[in-house]
Amino acid sequence: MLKLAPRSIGMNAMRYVDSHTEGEPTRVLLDGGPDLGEGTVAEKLLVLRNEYDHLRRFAILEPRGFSAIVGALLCRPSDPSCQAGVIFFNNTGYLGMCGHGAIGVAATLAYLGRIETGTCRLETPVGPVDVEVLEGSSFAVTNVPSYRYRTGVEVDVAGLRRVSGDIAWGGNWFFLTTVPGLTLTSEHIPQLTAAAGAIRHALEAAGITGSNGGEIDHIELIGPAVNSDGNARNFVLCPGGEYDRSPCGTGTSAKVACLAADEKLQPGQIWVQESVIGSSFRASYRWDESGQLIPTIQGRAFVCADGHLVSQVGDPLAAGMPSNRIAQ
Ligand code: PYC
Repeated sequence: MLKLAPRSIGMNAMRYVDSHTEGEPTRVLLDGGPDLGEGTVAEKLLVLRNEYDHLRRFAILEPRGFSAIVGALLCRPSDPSCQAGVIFFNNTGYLGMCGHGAIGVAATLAYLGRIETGTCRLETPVGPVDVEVLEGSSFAVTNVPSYRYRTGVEVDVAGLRRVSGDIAWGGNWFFLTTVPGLTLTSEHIPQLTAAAGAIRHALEAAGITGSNGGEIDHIELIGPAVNSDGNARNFVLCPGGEYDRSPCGTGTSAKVACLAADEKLQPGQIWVQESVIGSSFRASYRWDESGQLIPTIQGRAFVCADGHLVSQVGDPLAAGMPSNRIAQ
């Protein structure tokens, strides 16, 4: 007989809220997470990665998630100026920062009534970021200091010949380039994914990294805007082989740092960055007192699910299906 009464959600129940920021999904894990100790959020990330990586796979991979979701585990901050700590992860590993994800966290906290107006400061593994709650489901992230590390970096890429681009930090490492002949629209996503994946392979093979050997795990293809109010469009390939449906907050920060380095964008000037699906972020920057470039990224986010992830005894996929690293 069909039982209509709700069943117990089980021992491993974990409350989550899903949102999308300009199309890119964020899954915020609210409670039920492990104790990650008393360290900084960067240290807590190492504990999560080394001892509890099954939690990332449980929350992100199929059958409970899908490869494009970015997870955000809330944790205690060590920086007393922050209201919360957050560790971002995806289908393959962990992120330093995530711009669309920080907006998703703020949208989730607003949905839960934990923040209203004003600014919420989050401790991320790469530094504190501020998220301001604006009108109309909009949020503005003031990101970690961003900069262009190298310009005119050339690499031979299978199928594309020689590609030249910039390496920039926006909370993650990016290689930004324009590839002639590629059109940055949704119907070309398979070709864009293949081209960006080939560039990532070529950078790895050539031993080209960010500063201190940082892995360049995001490839940002840049092209002309399509929308009438846009300045440029991008296609961003994320570390696990998925593309960013939003214009990528850390990628837009990296782009702004390159524009500033080329004196093509002034402090306070707005840059409208489109994503490959046509959504957009409004970006700008200021110089701080120590001469570092601080980007601000504004976009909209909407909550789309609120529930519990559970794992029943004997489920062979409690730790998710192996990830499909398209670009690897
Ligand atoms: O918005 O920074 C971002 C981001 C990184 C990976 C996916 N989104």
